[in-house]
Amino acid sequence: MTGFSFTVHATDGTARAGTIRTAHGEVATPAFMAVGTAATVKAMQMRDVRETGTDVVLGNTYHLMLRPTAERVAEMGGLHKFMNWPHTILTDSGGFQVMSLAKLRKVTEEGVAFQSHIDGSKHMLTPERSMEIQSVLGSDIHMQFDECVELPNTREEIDRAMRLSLRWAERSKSAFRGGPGQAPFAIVQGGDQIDLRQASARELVAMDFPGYAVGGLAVGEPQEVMLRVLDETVPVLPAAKPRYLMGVGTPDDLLQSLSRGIDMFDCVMPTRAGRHGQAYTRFGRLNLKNARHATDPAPLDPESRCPAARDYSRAYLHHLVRSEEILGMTLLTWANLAYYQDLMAGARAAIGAGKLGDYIAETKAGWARGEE
Ligand code: PRF
Repeated sequence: MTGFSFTVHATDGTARAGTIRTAHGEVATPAFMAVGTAATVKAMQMRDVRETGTDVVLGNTYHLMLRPTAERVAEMGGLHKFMNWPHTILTDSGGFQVMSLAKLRKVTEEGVAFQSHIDGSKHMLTPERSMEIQSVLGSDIHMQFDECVELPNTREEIDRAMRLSLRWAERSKSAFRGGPGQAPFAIVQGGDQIDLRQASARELVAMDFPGYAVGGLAVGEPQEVMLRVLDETVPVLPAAKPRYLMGVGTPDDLLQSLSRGIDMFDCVMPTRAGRHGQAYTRFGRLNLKNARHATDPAPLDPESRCPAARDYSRAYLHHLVRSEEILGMTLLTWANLAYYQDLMAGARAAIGAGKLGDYIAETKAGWARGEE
């Protein structure tokens, strides 16, 4: 087994194309990670997830500790084996999900005490317990335990959560129990306050993590605020380490952020939208529930290499969505993941060719033109 590494192959302005190596293989960056919260990319078989061009699946400490529990997953051979995904897995620490999902939370210096959203049972997550769970699950990348606050928020509250997250970063790094090819990532916080963002990034860089995430964005602020935070924060992060923008975003968010030097993304958008009748395509976003698709014989994209986007008519997808058939969710999730992965593959190739600007302009023209 080889160690964890990141190599940059090409740059175009501040954008980079590279490769992350983990205990479970290679990740081409910029990378979109499919969200597999509860040890499943909802509605998908892992063989098909892989075929879309996905190199990494994201699992969640919060969900898996509650059900089926990390110990059960370990007993069944670890998360890779349990979910039949032999490639790279990144696990989020629970810091974000506990704030958005759990009931009756209490944040202290020690960690977060909370009640499960499933059955009300009482639990405690600390940096040490989160890192232990991620190691028991056996994921390749373990996120530090952090506190993410919503925006807008007061500077005092943003500052408090950022400084707590810094102390939790130290504890997370000390508690990291991975082996070769596994790595802990830090998470920059600081809301929309540029000086707090830069202070957070500087302190975390001094702790020398193998990778750095930018958290606390896409939590209610306009896109221009998010991009300004990236403009001012990414340059503080080391060029030789991967940079991960958590929970982002729309196809346009991805292009704008990778232009600013982000290497990794995850978002529920393609998978969740697919379960709600929405399709992301080269021609923009379509709502398959819409009556205008009822008699359209055209597929989502005749040139796609994804069977879901190429081999089924919009009329059929419309019918499946309207009838709430399970297959509708599967096909749209599949087509959306394939679109997101094609977008990333296109960006990687464009960075390699020094033509990222043209690629973004052409992609956006396609969305604006639509298919008519
Ligand atoms: N922290 C963690 N996970 C996250 C976030 C964060 O700030 C976000 C914010 N968009 C998504 N997922 N641990």
